Amino acid sequence: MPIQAFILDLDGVLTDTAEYHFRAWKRLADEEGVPFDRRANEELRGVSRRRSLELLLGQRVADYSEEQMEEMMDRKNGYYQSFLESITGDDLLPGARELIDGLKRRGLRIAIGSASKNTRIVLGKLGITEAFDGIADGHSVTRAKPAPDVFIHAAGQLGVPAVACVVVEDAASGVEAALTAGMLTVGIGPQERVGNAHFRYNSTEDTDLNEILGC
Ligand code: B16
Ligand code: MG
Repeated sequence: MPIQAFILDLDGVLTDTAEYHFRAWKRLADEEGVPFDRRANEELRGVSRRRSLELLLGQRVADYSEEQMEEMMDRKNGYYQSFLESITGDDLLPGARELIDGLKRRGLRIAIGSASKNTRIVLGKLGITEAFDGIADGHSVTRAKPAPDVFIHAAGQLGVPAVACVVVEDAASGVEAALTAGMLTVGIGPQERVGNAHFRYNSTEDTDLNEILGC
């Protein structure tokens, strides 16, 4: 079946909010007296907010009540959202606008498939909300990546079967989710992170639509 749609991850594919996530988690970790550094932050790429907190706390997760977990997620999100206030169209990653334009020129439908509950805020700040025919995010599904749900949800919004969708992802959890969804999968980043994808490029800018589409 010919490819009809692309589902694009947000953080790490269209914009790089990982630094803001890091600073927000770091502030929370410092306040809680939990060690946390940039290497540990890499483990949180594409991972839901709750799972990120669990990974950050490690064994200490057992020391906290559900209420305290909720409060910490809210606190981190408050720090993160204050960073988001400064985002503009200049924060699109190199090649992101060209990727969107290239897909539209080819008459392909496009959706967002992101784990983030801040997706609509980020898209609005970047000024690209209108470019998408569907938006599936952290509010759309219960099971986060690596479950395939967010991509299946996006395909449903577009009315396109999974086998006619391509997913572009920067996280190992997202690549796994896309493969489980039965979609052609493009990894953005190093081999050790996204090497299981059908195609891999070092950056969004390097993405070759002709190669992916077999033109
Ligand atoms: P939020 P993506 C993911 O977005 C981020 O990569 C990950 O670091 C973050 O924890 C997750 O969203 C949840 O974000 O706290 O805003 O709901 O890469 O799936 O676009
Ligand atoms: Mg991502």
